[in-house]
Amino acid sequence: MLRILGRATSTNVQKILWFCDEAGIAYEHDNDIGGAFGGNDTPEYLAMNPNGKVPTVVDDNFVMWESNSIIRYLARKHKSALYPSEFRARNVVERWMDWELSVVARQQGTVLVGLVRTKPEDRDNAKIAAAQRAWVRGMTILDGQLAQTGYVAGDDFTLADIPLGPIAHRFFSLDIERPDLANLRRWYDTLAGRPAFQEWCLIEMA
Ligand SMILES: N[C@@H](CCC(=O)N[C@@H](CS)C(=O)NCC(=O)O)C(=O)O
Repeated sequence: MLRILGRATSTNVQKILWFCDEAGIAYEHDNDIGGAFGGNDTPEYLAMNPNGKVPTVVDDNFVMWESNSIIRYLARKHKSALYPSEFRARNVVERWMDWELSVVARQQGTVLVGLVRTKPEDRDNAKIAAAQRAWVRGMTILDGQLAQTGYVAGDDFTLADIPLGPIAHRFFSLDIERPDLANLRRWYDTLAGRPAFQEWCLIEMA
């Protein structure tokens, strides 16, 4: 049985749980690892994932980390239609997945930690504001893409939507100034109709 280790409040863990439910993949979930639970700095955990981050996923004895790489593995293993096999269509999916990790993931993390996990008197407001500006720039690029296509990588829901959905939830839920990104909003509202997205991603931020 696939084993998913990591707290479900992490967007990177949410991707795995959401995708597994979309694809009908059975799993066990150890929610009490990472964040306030701790447990991700023990020698046993670090032997699996030297980064000390969540998620870590174990498929039989095969240990994986890096959330987007994990969902690509699972999609290939289970021959998911959400991961197109035609090589150009696959490239479009993969570039948005890489873009999520390289352009918006860190920025949204800085804003979330600053506004949700840090007391007002301890906040580095300049750092939060800079991350917020960069995050808005990123989400504006995504809005431009969604002006042309129904979903992130085209007219169908694909693996490219999975990493970005939880980030959109934070974007629309945090108390931040943001431009009116109508295409992004329309796409996010569409995702909100999916039961597995509701269950794993439309949760209170912590
Ligand atoms: N690029 C990694 C990032 C993993 C990561 O930074 N995870 C965060 C949670 S989103 C983490 O483990 N933070 C420390 C903790 O939860 O204790 C991935 O996509 O899996």
